[in-house]
Order: sequence, then structure tokens, then C-alpha cells
Amino acid sequence: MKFSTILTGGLTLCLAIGAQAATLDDVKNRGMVSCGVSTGLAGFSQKDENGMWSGLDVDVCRAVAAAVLGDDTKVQYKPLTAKERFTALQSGEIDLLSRNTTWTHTRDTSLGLNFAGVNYYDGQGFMVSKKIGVTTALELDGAAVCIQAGTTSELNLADYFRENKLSYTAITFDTADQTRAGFESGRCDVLTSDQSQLYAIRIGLKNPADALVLPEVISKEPLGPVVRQGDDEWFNITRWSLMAMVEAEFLAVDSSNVDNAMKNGSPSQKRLLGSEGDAGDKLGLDANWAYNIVKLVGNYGESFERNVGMDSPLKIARGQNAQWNNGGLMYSAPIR
Ligand SMILES: N[C@@H](CCC(=O)N[C@@H](CS)C(=O)NCC(=O)O)C(=O)O
Repeated sequence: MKFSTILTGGLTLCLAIGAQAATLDDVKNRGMVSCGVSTGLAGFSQKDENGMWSGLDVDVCRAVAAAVLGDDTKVQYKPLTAKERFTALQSGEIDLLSRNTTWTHTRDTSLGLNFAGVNYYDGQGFMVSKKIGVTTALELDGAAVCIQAGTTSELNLADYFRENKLSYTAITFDTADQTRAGFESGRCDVLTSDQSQLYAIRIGLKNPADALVLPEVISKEPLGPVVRQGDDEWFNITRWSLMAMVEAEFLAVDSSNVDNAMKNGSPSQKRLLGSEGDAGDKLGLDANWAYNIVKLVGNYGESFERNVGMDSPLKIARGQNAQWNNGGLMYSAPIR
């Protein structure tokens, strides 16, 4: 009897631990968020010569650290290739994957992972050297294609060429740098990846003006942060850290006016920033979780312009990544 009570007690404890999978506690104890990023992709996640990471995806890591630890610099960045990224998350090596990763049905349902939102709406495209004289992807029959292993780009390429009855040879690489080098050295006629990454790779070419991005966009690539399945608290924190950036832009709160908005803002601004309501408490965080995000990282629009938009070398227009009331798809659920 006693034994079975102990056994039941033990079992209950195990189940409780399994169900909680408390990433938040781990992160607080460590004092750091472990964030999986790319091996180097301009505008999204890239390390500079001083070892500082920046980019739109890096800002999601920073936002989560700001929300949880009140300090956006408390992030350990783990560079991962496309092939390595999901295993690193499944095994617990990272708390969060924020690495231009497309939300697909297979990844969401069969890897033990959950996508927490979309921080960039993308689509796959093609880049060629101008000297081959190709102006549409339909002229690519028989082409050698530089591509990165373990990506949706590989799968979409196969679909597109099959659908259009074209043949190709895939030349596969592990990192963006290698893919760019393969393209530059003429190992392939065309490089394919998400369009944003084409622009990022193009600015790394010796002569960016020699390369042409073709007009076709052959897929939908909603890119966003990913967490392990089974930890709803951490999922909520990640999802709402991203939402807070998007909502802050919608509510016209940015890093320069956030202090004033917290004191004198509208009810929605005050609820976001924690001077009214208990949004932080419901996430298991301090009241100023979103204030810290906006103050330290900025709103989504600030992050976009600084990293990939007009204030960056990539000069990507907002397009689908504009706010919903400005013709785009960026839309935060209300914080109330
Ligand atoms: N969004 C696609 C593609 C992601 C991807 O890894 N693209 C390459 C394009 S070359 C990249 O960004 N590589 C960065 C790296 O090598 O770390 C996916 O989730 O599968």
C-alpha cells in the first residue's frame, strides 16, 4: 500500500515534470536564452567582426530575453545549418529557434515542435547571373541549381520543375556562404532560396549588380520562431513577445516614445506596456515585459527597417510584411 502510494507519487511527479517542461525556469536559472540562428545571413541573423549578432530573427531572440530577463543582451546564439536546426531544438540544446524557418504542416505536426508566429512573410525565388541572359524561370530547362540542403527550397524546386516539365541538376550546399560561393564560382546557373535570402546573398557577391532576381515567386514561405511542443507557457511567451512588437507598431509605440506612452498613453498602449491590466502576470512575467521589448529592441517596424528595410543594405520594401491596415499581413491579436 505504502509502496504503491510512493510509486503513484513518483509517477505523478514524473508526469508533472513531463507536462510542464519548464523552459521558463531553465532560462531564468541560466540567466540566458539559448537561441538557434543561421550560420550567417545578412538582415536576419549575422555576426559582426566584434562577435555581435543582429538581424530580424535575432531581434526575436532579444525580445524574448527582454521579456523574460529584462535584458535583451542575455542571449546565447547558436549558429545552425538548415539540417541541424530542428534536432538542436528537439534535444533541448536551444530554447528557441529563430532562423528564417518556414512554417509548414509537416514541421508543425510531426517534429514535436510548434511555430509561435510569423515574423517575415516570404516566398521562394531564383537568382541568375545576368550574363546567361535568362529573364524568366521558365527558361531554366536543364539548369544546374545551387541550393541548400534540408530546406523547403529543395522541395519547392522539385515541384516547380516537375509542374513545368523542366529538368535540372541540384548542386547542394550546407550553408548560405557555401551556396553563394558555389553560385559565384559558376558551379550552377541559378541559385534558389527564399527571396529575402536571395537579396541577402546578393549583397555578399563581389559584383551584386551582375546578378538578377527573376520575377517568379514559386511558394509561400511564412518564416517564424519555433519552440518545443508540450511547454505552453514558453510557447505563449515566445508568441506574445513577437505579437508585442507587432502590436506596438500598430499602436504607434516605439523605442523613443515608450516611456511617455506607458505613463500617458491610450488604454491599449497602457495595457501593452503594463501600466494597466495584468498581461505580464498571465504570461508568468513581470508587468513590464512588453515595455522592455519595445524599449530595448523596438517595435516590429523599427526592427524591419533597421535590419532588412530602407535603413539596411537589403532595402526590402514592407510589402506583405506591412501592418494589416497598411496592405500587409502583420496582425497582432489584441492584448487584453
Ligand atoms: N525558409 C526555408 C529555407 C531556409 C534556409 O536555410 N535558407 C538558406 C538559404 S541559402 C539559409 O538561410 N541559410 C543560412 C545558413 O546557412 O545558415 C526553410 O525553412 O527551409
